[in-house]
Amino acid sequence: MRLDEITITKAIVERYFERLMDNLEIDVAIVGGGPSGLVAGYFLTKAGHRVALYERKLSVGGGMWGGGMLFNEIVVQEEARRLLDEFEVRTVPYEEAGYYTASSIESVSTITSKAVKAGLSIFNCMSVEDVVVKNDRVSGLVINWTAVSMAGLHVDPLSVGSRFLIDATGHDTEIVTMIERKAPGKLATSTGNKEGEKFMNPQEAEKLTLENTREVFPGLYVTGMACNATFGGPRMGPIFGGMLLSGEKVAHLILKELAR
Ligand code: 48F
Repeated sequence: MRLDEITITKAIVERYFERLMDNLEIDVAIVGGGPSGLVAGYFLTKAGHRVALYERKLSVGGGMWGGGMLFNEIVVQEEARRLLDEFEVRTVPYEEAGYYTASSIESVSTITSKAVKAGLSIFNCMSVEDVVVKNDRVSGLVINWTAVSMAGLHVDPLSVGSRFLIDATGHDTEIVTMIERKAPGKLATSTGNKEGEKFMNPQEAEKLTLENTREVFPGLYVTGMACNATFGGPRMGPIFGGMLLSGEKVAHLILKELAR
C-alpha cells in the first residue's frame, strides 16, 4: 500500500464535513464538555436522539482532569457511585462511609469514550458565542472556531438548529448569561436574572445542584455548576457526584419532553 498525502487530507475533510452536515439540525445541543455535559450526552444519545456537544477547548473534561488543586483524584459520594459503575470507572472507598475516590484521568477518558460510542458527536475547539431565539424559545446555537476568537479576528459565525439546549458551561454559565443580556428578567429564577454562585458549601451545593437542574428559559436547561451560578447555589469544590447526577437528571428531563 502506498500512502499519499492527498488521500489522507480528503479522508479527514470528507469525514469531518459529513459529521458536521449530519448535525446541523439536531434534537439536543450541549454546550460544554465537562462532567455534567458528557454524562447528559451519554444518556440522551443512548436513548437514540441526535445530540451534539460543543467544547471550546481542544480537550473535553472541563474541570475534572485536575481533581482538586491539580491532585488528579476526584471524590464522589454514595448516591453517585452507581453512575461511575455504569461507566465502568473504578472507585475506591475512602475511610469514612459514603466517600469514594476515582482517578480523574480514568473518569474523563472513560465517560468520554462511552458517550462517543453511544453516538454523541463532539465538536471540540468550537465556541458557542450566541443563541437563536424564536417566538421566545431557544431554537439553536451560533458557533465559531475558538481560534477565531483567540486571534481576535472579525469572522462571522455559523448556526445550528436544535430543539433543546443544555448550558453545561460550568462556573461561567455562558448561555444563561447570553439570554440574560438580551432578554433581561426572563429567566425562571426568583429575580428573573442570574443569581450568581455563593460561598463554598459541599453539602448544600450538591443538593441544590440537583434540585436546580431544570429548564431556565423555554427550551434551555442548566446542568452541573451552571445550575448553582444560575439559581444562586454555593460552590462545592472537588466533589463530582452532583455533576454526574445533574447530567443524568437533565437528560431524563429532556427525554420526557422529546417523548411528548
Ligand atoms: O467547568 P466544567 O467542568 O463544567 P461542569 O460539568 O463541572 C464543574 C466541575 O468541573 C467543577 C466543579 C464541581 O466539582 O465545581 O468546576 O459544570 O466544564 C465546562 C466546559 O464548558 C466549556 C469549558 O471550556 C469547559 O470545558 N465552555 C464554557 N463556555 C463555552 C464552552 C462556550 N461558550 N462554548 C463552548 N464551550
